[in-house]
Amino acid sequence: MVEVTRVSAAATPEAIGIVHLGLGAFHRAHQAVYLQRCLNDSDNDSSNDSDAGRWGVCSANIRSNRALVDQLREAGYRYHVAEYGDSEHVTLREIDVIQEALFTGQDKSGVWGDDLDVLLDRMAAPETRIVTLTVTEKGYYLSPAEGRLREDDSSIAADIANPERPRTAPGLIVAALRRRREQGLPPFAVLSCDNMPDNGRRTRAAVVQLAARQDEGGQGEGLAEWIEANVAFPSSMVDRIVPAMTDASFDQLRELGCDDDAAVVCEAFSQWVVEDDFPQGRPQWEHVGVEMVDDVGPFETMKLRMLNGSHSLLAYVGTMAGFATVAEAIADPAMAGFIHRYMTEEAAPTLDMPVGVDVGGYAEQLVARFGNDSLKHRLQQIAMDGSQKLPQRLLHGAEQCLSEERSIDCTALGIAAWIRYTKGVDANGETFDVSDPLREIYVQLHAAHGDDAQSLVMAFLALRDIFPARLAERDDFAQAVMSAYRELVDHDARQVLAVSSSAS
Ligand code: CS2
Repeated sequence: MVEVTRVSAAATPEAIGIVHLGLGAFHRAHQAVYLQRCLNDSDNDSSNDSDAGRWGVCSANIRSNRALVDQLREAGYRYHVAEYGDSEHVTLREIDVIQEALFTGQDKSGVWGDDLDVLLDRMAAPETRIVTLTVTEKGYYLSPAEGRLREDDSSIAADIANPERPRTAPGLIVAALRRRREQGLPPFAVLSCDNMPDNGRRTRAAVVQLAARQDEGGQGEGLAEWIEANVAFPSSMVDRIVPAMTDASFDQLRELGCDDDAAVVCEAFSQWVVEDDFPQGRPQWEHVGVEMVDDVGPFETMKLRMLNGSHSLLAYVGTMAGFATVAEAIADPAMAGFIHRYMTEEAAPTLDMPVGVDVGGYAEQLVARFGNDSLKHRLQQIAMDGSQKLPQRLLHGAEQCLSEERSIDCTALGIAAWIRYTKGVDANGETFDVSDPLREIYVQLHAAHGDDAQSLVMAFLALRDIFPARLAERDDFAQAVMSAYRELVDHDARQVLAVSSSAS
């Protein structure tokens, strides 16, 4: 029997102060929950936060998923978040902090949403003081290894050619900042909530590079310099496991009596660490557990290498070993041993831990979170966009390990499994779609090199968007990936795991 704690939305905002780009499950279950808790608190207790009601959210989908925008509108913007501690305890929260939902992307039939003007007006409105983003790593259009704007991408090229009708997140931010500057309004702060190292600095890099390219075309009149000098881009570390919703998760919610098309299922754990740089003000996040700090760096690196690094290993090695979800994979003793070994021998020694956080305790907590079987977190979901994720999750740590003469066996097996994965054939010989901006390149590499392990692995390591030369050209790195790859070709992935989980 599940014990359900219900928390209703005690208050509704009076004004919109935040525009969010990327109305996905994560935004609804993370930032929106913190904002709702701020609002509920300001209603309930003596927090004296008279400003709380001015932090309502306008949330936009700028690429896909018109259906969700329609569902939220129909539901009067109220939805539920089910937070599972374990299969016996769930908190069901009602959220009412989103006050407007917009669609400017393309729906399944290729039709563009027509809310672009409303969105730009909202971003340029005097009341808008913060723009937040969850657009995933690829939504910044930066080359993952070097942080250079991908001007060859067709969406960025379109935003360079047509700055007034932007389609990308950097394009929308530049266009809205241009309007604010013209109207003499102060800029909003831009808060990235995506899993990238230095996500604030990277967001600034994408926005400033795009503005500079538009300036070259005579559109921006020094806008790039103005943005660099005037706009705050605080970094943040976000953490909550929020799998994509499936039919099974909607069924799970109906069993709790919650019939809500816009609902989200997630874990009970949640963390948000934010650099405190909001010139136009911010919600009193610290009252609801957000850690406001000067430097997010140590938190980000810890989370990216320990949690997300392990996730990517689970995704690639796990898929090759025939597992479907995180909970199923981590329940396997060989996989659990492998992840433990990665965390303790390859990730933890590279970290400058945040003050007061014990790395052993953090690792144990992660394994328990991965084991939460109320979440059907599909490995295939995590495996998506590997080209965008590998550098910060696995490669930066590998580089550090090698320079300190430590082994990278687990990381190398993860990279080798990723190369296998990009072929789109699982452990049972079934084919699947590989979803990644570099997908076409993977197809070409597999077609050109076939089963020749040596040339295939070297061709992958030569992808400079992912592997910087200083790492790829190290013999010890290439050798480690190559020998792991050969193991995967010669043996069943579960046998390889069994050996890797205990070897040292
Ligand atoms: C996952 C993350 O899909 C993925 O790549 O590793 O979304 C992960 O669940 C979150 O970062 C947890 O905070």
